[in-house]
Amino acid sequence: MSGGVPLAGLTAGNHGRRLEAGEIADYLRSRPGLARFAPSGRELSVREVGDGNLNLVFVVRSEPDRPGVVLKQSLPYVRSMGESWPLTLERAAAEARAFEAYTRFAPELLPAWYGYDPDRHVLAMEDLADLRVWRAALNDGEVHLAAAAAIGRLVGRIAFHTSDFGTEAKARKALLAGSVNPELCEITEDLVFTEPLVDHEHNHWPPGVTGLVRELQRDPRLRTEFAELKHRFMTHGEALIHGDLHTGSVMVGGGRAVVIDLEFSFYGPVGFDLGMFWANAVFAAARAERLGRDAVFRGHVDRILAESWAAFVTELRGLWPTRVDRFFDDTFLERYLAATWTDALGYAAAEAIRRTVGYAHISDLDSLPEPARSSAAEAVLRVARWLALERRGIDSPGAAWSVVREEVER
Ligand code: SR1
Ligand code: MG
Repeated sequence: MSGGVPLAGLTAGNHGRRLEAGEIADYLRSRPGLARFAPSGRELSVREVGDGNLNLVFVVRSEPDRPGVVLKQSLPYVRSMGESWPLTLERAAAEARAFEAYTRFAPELLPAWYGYDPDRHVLAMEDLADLRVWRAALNDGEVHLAAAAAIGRLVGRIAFHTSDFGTEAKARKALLAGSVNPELCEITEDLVFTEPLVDHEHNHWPPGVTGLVRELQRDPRLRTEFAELKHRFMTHGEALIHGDLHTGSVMVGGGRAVVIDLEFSFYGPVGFDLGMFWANAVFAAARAERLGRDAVFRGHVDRILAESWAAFVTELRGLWPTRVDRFFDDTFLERYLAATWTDALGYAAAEAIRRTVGYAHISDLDSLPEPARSSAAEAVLRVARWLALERRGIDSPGAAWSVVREEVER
């Protein structure tokens, strides 16, 4: 259904016009493949549930307790800031492109995809009625055993199939050309790499870490590491990465783990996705410690980095014999894995610092009462500094996580 089917009554004048609850039944009936979600004579329940920084998200059901459809619409600005921060509507097109690619290679790890309406910038997808956002589940101390490995598998599969390993070189370049996403990349370049290390009006942090934040911002070694990570993010177009793979972009439940929110997707370094994800395991560990969660839950969080890395490596090694260019030899694969590991540790550091200091914080830490919030933030920042500065000498998930444990227990 993607590709711009013209809609009666939805003209260019509708660009950027938000969907209203009262028009959703007619909207669904006008869209190919979506009319079944708006049976005639049935009143629809429409709930706007978007809690991220950017978009509107509607859960639409014709029966309250049965899954219906989710509609996600981009607005011409950043939702959490309002119209003072304009943002391209085309982010929905970037998400649609990524959805189509990811669904091709890993359909079981995404919501079912029902298509894209480029006129209203609306994506339609499965209503994941029995699943919840992984960050919320982790905040509540829930264990979802298979989720970490699922994320590693997804990143590995996409890293293979959308790169020069799985796609013939000219086709891969065409994919890259069609996936540029400059406005969303700029958000990451600014919010993740630059702003947290300089004085910026977006920055804010818990009161107990002001001294440590100033130390980080004045540390020239950290600045250079972040410059390198940012430059690699801007130039290293390896694969169609997710681009915003934190635990708020994963939904879990009923034995499933699926990835959502692909609007930041572009051709970038694979380690960025792994590292961002791992930083979120650090937040969960710091929170769990402050809340005195039981050993089962803490053990679950402690294994997220190792399990996802192992699944990533296993997936790539499994697909490696099918690579399209045999010039890439087995020794090169080992080098690629080692470089991705080192990158990922650096990106984990960047995500950890920006979620503590920069514009977009996370509920894992922000919902803790003081002084727990400040002490959790301090642990996260200390881990981040160590990861950024020492990553080239950290040789295993066990070595990385032992320092996380030390810092969160301090
Ligand atoms: C202005 S957008 C802020 C953050 O929200 C998104 O989920 C990304 O993580 C982005 O950095
Ligand atoms: Mg998001």
